[in-house]
Amino acid sequence: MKFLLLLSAIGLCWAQYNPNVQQGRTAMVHLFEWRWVDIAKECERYLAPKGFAGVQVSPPNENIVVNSPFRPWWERYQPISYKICTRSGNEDEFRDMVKRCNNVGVRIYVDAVINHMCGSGGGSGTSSTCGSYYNAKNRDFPAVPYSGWDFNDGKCKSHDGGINNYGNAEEVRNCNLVGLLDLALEKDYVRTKIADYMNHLIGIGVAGFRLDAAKHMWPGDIKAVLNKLNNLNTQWFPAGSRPFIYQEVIDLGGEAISSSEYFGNGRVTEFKFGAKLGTVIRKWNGEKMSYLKNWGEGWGMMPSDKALVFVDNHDNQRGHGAGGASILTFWDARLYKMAVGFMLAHPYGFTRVMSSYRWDRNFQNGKDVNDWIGPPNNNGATKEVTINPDTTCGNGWVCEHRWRQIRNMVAFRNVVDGQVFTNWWDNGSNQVAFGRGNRGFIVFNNDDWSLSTTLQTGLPAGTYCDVISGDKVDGGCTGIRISVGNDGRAHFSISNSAEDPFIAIHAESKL
Ligand code: QV4
Ligand code: CA
Repeated sequence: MKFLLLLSAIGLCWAQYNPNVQQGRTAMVHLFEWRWVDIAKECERYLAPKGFAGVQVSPPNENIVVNSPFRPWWERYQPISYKICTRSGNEDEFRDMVKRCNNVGVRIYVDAVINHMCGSGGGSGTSSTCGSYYNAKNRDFPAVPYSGWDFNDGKCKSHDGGINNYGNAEEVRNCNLVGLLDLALEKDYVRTKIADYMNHLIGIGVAGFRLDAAKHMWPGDIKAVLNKLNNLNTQWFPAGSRPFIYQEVIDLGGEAISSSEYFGNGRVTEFKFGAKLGTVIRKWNGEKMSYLKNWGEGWGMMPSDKALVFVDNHDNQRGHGAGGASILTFWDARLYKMAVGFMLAHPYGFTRVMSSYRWDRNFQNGKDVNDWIGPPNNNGATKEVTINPDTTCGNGWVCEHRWRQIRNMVAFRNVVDGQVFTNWWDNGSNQVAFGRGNRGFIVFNNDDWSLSTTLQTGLPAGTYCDVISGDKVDGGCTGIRISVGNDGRAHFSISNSAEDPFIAIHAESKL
C-alpha cells in the first residue's frame, strides 16, 4: 500500500517528464513533413521492429498556405485553425496513423504551435490548408474562433509590435515573434481553446507534445494550459497517464530567459547539446573528444531528467533558430553518424533522432537562400516516402533513421537502458571509449591517426558483432568481429580513414 502511494506520488510529480514509451524503448524520431499515411506504414514496417519509441510529427493543425516562396516548410508554423488538416493529411488519416502506431507500441508526439497564429502580413481570405477564412490584419480567425481581444497587441510594449531585444523577457513573451500574431495566453478563453485542441489530440491517442516557441510564452500561462489537459487515452496507456511535455526553449546562455524557468512544466530542449557536440566532433576551437568524459551536466547543460536532446533539428539543420555553424547534419554524413552514435550511447537526456528531406542548398554570402524549400512535392502535394530495395528511402527523403549506424545505435540505447556510464578511456586527444554497465561498449577514433589498443569493455567474454560496420544476421556478423576475453578486455583497431571510425558492441550483438 505504502509502495503504491509512493508510486502514485512519483507518478503525479514526474508524469509530464515521462515519454510514455513502451517498456525498453528509448528514442524518438522526428519524421519532419511526412504524411500521416507514410508514418502509419513506417511504424508497422520499420519503427516497431527496430525498437523506436515514438515519432514527433509536424504540426497537424490547419495552417496558412504560402505561395511566395512556394509552399515553404515554415508555413506550418502559421496556424489558421485547430482543424486537423494539412499537407500531411486529414483527421481520418491522422487517427488511422495514431491507432496503427500505438498498436505496434510506437508513440506519437505532436508539435503544438500555440504561441501565435499566422504572420501579421498574412493578408485575408481562404488561402489555408483546409480553406478556413481568416483576416490577419483584423486578428480574425473565425474557425477557432479568435478575434482582436485574443491577441497581445495591447500588451506588447516594443515600438513595432515585434521582438527585437532578447534581453527583455516581457518583449520576448508579449510581442510578435517574426511578425507572428501573438496569442494572449493569460486569457482563460485562449487557454481553453488551446486545451480543447490538445485534448482532441489526446482523445485520438497521442502521447505528448512538443511546445513550439515555449520561450515566447510565460511559464505560468503554459502551466495553466497543461492543467486543463486530460489524461491519456486508456485504450493504449495506463489510467492516469499524463501527456509527455517538452518545451522548445533555445537557451545557449546570455539571454533574459533561461531553460530552468520551464522545468516545472515538463522537459526542455537542450540546444547546447548539438551546438557543443558539433564543435567537438568538428574539432573546432581546440575541442577534443577526450573532453567529453564529463559530458552532460558537467558541460553546463540542464539536469539529464529535464533534457530533450538531439544533434540537429528542422531549424538548425538549415540555419534557422539557433546553434550556428557547428551543427552537424546529414550533409556531413561521416561526422554526423559519430555524433548521433555518441548521443545514443551516452545516458544523458531523452533522445530524438532527426529524419530529413534533401533540398537544393544554395549558399550566398554564407547563407542558404533555399532554406525555405518545403518537402518533396508535386505542385505542393507532399510526395510519398518510397522504400528502395536496399531499405533506403526514395523521392528525396533522407531517412537518417534508416541508416544502419543510426538504426543500430537506437537498438544499442534500448539494450543498455538503465546501465551506468563506465569504463571511460581516452588517449588525451580524439580517441575515446566508454561502456554502459556490462551491456554495451563503444569506441571512437576521430584523430588523424589509427587507433589500436586493448580496452576494458565490462562485457562478458565472447565474440561480438560491431553494429556500426555491419549487422548480426542469422547468428553471423556482416561487419567487424570483436572478441572479449574472460577479463572483459578486447582489442580494437580503427583506421582514421575507416568509412565510419567507430565500433559499438552490445549484449544482443553477441554471436
Ligand atoms: C516576415 C519578416 C518579419 C515581419 C513579418 C511580418 O521577416 O520581419 O515582421 O514577415 O509578417 C516566416 C518567415 C519570416 C516571416 C514570418 C511571418 O521566415 O521571414 O516574417 O514567417 O510571416 C519557422 C521559421 C520562421 C518562419 C516561421 C513562421 O523558422 O522563419 O517565419 O516558422 O512561418 C527563435 C525562437 C524559436 C524558433 C526559432 C526559429 O525562439 O521558438 O526562432 N523556433 C520555432 C520553430 C520554427 C518556427 C517557429 C518557432 C515559429 O521550431 O520552425 O519558425 O512557430 O529562436
Ligand atoms: Ca507570446
